Amino acid sequence: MLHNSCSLLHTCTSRRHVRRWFLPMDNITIARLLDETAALLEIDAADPFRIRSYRRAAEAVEQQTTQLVTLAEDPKQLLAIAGIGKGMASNIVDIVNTGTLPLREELLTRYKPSMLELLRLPGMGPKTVALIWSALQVADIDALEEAAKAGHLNKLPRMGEKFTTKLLKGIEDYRKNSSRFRVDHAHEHAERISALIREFPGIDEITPAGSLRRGRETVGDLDLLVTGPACEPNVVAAAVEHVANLPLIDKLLARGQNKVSFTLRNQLQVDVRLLPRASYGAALQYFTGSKMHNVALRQRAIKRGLTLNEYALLRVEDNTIVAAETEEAIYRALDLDYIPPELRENGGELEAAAAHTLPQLITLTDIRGDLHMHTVETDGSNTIREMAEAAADRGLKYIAITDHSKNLAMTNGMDDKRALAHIRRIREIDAEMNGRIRILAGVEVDILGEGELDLSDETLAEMDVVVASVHSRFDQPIEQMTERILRAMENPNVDILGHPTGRKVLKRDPYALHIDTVLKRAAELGVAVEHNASPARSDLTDLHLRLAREHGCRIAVNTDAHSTGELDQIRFGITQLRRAWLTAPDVLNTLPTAEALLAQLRR
Ligand code: DGT
Ligand code: CA
Ligand code: CA
Ligand code: ZN
Repeated sequence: MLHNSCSLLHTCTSRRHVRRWFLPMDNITIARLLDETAALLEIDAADPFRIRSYRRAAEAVEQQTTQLVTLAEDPKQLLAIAGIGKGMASNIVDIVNTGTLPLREELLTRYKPSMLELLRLPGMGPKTVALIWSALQVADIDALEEAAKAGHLNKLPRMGEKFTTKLLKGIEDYRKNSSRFRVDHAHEHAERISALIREFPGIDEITPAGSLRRGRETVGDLDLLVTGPACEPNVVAAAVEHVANLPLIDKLLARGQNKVSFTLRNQLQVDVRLLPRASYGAALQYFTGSKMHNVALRQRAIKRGLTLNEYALLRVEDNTIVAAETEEAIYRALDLDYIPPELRENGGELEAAAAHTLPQLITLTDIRGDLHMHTVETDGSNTIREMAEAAADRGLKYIAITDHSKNLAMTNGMDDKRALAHIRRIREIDAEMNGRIRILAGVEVDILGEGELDLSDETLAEMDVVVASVHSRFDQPIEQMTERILRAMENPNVDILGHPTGRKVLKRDPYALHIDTVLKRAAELGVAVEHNASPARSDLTDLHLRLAREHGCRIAVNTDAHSTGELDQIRFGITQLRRAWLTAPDVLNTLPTAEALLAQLRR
């Protein structure tokens, strides 16, 4: 790396000047080099703590608002940054001075950075990646796909035909998914970017539009709309300049009069638009979409002699503005009730808004309880009391503690004896809470391969709430999986079917299942179906949820929290319920008290 710059270095011996020859050493580049080192360490099967320290440092560097190049003159200032210790500070000084760090250079003599991507494929751990590299010189996804198709992998140990088939499917999925981002991650980025934009004086409001505002579970890119005095046409150039120079920008893609597009280090694209207050509502309406909703809305405008664009709703005959400053005014002028963003998919919302029959959508404040969460007894990070306190702090009136059963060995799942002891502990803590919140004794019992439950009926009968879930053998044929779940629900102790499809957003497809059959039977039996609010699961799609309601299923929205912080993920679940047109009465855990809930549960 140094050799390219040698001719320049020869003309200048001062360390301070050397630095200049590596000009673009901005924070993003430093972060990328640290992250890349972490990836190479991972392939090298290094100590996980060491890997993590590089990852954490990369994140810390990326979050800095001052350029580290200036701090590196005095390494003590680097130590003041959380997540950066002595060793890491000296790494950063190395990067600033030489454009790389010795460890990375050493690892690069053995591995390639593109191998990092291979780790994201199913069955590809660090050892396999290293082996494929040494045996076949394969270091990236395209080459791997080629090698798999040519049957070259089959010759390597433990990589038979089954492995190859699974891998090729994994590559296909990865290509399909890697261009989209999970909603919670998109939210984090939106907040981080908004905070930086807000540092510019004269910014009043920043609203994420597009699929994020509509609450889709994944987003393709981020659309941020900005308004305030600094966005008025005569002064907007300075604000655009500020946005185009945000420290977290990886690549600047486009920069117009009032628009900046860029990508972040993780390849997420961000479109920022700075708009005068007078047309903010029209822009918000336009860029929230969806495209299909907007098409239908424009047709409605045309029928009324109006025209709708991203600047205003105008009268065609004389071009006068009818509405532009707020979305509400635009919908009103089209004789429509205000349509919440989650419904804007052209799925009947215009007709309902015209007929004043839009549902009163469920909101976060309607939720009174959470019926699925874990503690340190199995794979959670907090105690029963900590979960209860945190839930009470969030205004909940009741929760169910539902730790795992023994079949899920990697979570230290409970056998009957432990499950019964756990009930007693839950009841003790419940008594100590003095009515601040009611803690129900529950369990998340595994549905075994043929639909048997993992704990005895006697144990289950002692519980207030039984959630039954599939955690294994996801590859069963569709008939078998359907039978398995139907059989589990026949057990009269089952109150709730937990995460009914087993999917993980952008990671794992749902298992093969006749979901319609399952929902119908659940409704007949009085088993509630869970919408898992965790944005990683978001188990039932908006279509499933609509179907569930049509069949008369009771629906529970639960966080499946494994720590107190995850209780906040309920909001992502609510968004999906809203997208499915659900109202508070459709949802079990909006019932006001534990008693009301227990009366409504199946048993
Ligand atoms: P995404 O980013 O793939 O998750 O989905 P969206 O809905 O955020 O789509 P995006 O980012 O391409 O555009 C944001 C919104 O802007 C979109 O929902 C509607 C509006 N929009 C963008 N381009 C067009 C267009 O060519 N025609 C119409 N009618 N609307 C558009
Ligand atoms: Ca978008
Ligand atoms: Ca966009
Ligand atoms: Zn589970």
